[in-house]
Amino acid sequence: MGVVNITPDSFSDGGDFFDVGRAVARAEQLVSEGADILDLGGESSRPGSAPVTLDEERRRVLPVLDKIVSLGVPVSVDTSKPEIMHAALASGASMINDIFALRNPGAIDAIAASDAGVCLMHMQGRPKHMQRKPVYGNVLSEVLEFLLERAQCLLTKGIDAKRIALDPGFGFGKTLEHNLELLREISTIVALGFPVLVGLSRKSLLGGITGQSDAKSRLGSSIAAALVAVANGASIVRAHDVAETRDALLVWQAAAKHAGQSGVTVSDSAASIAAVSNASESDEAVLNEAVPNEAISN
Ligand code: HH2
Repeated sequence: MGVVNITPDSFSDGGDFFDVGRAVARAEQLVSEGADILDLGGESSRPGSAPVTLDEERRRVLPVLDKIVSLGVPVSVDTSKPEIMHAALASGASMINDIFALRNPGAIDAIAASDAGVCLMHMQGRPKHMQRKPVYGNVLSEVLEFLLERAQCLLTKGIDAKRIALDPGFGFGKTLEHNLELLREISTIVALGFPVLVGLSRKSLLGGITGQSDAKSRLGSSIAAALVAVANGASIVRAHDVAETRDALLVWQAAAKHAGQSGVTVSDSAASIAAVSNASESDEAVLNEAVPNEAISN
């Protein structure tokens, strides 16, 4: 999943693609580098950021979306605003990526009225203050419980399990230790029965390990984190550096196949987000087979 930020202030590439022409060129570049999905965002969620107005987000996102829906890959729109969700879906977006996990009033209804995929992400607090002092009793249990509860809300509203992906929300109200615990335990999140999306690319948690304070100097650590995540069962990798991430995943995949493992394939990731999951079980079976109770009490 290649990231297209139409923002002046994103932590990773703020201002680089802050007009229609540059954002569209960026999207074309990411597709040519092998992105299976594009994720278009008009509001930064970096720690300390303030929300943008509805009008401003609309003005940033929709003109670019109009131009990139025909590039041949599914387009996801990264938003928490139900009005933007409705408009994006009407303009041909295939998926909504909501860092607020459809908790805003009207957000679930916007998805229910469509056949789009959705990514539900965990976040403690809101971007403005989320990194001030994140506290958990047990980060894995709390993230699992939250994601399962959100998924169940969607199922109750008639949204098919196949349309739902889950994301533990790396860097969203988490210390380095919390992030590392979640990275190690991705397979436990996968066991809930939904595809898992990870957004580790260029994040400060990587700088916390390597000492790289410039987000754009975190390519090596982003790739390493993506490999760990996929090796632990993640299906969708949200990345700024698509060509390099894809190459690394292809090598990992080839080696995993050579060793006789049935690893997740890069193209499976694409298919799984276009239709978000290729699970064949019914919604109920997906939930019954999940292991939240043991996992939550760990
Ligand atoms: N991270 C960012 C934005 N959206 N969505 C999901 N599902 N998961 C993530 O980890 C995630 C996300 C932050 O990255 P970026 O878009 O590069 O920065 P900014 O929010 O500053 O625009």
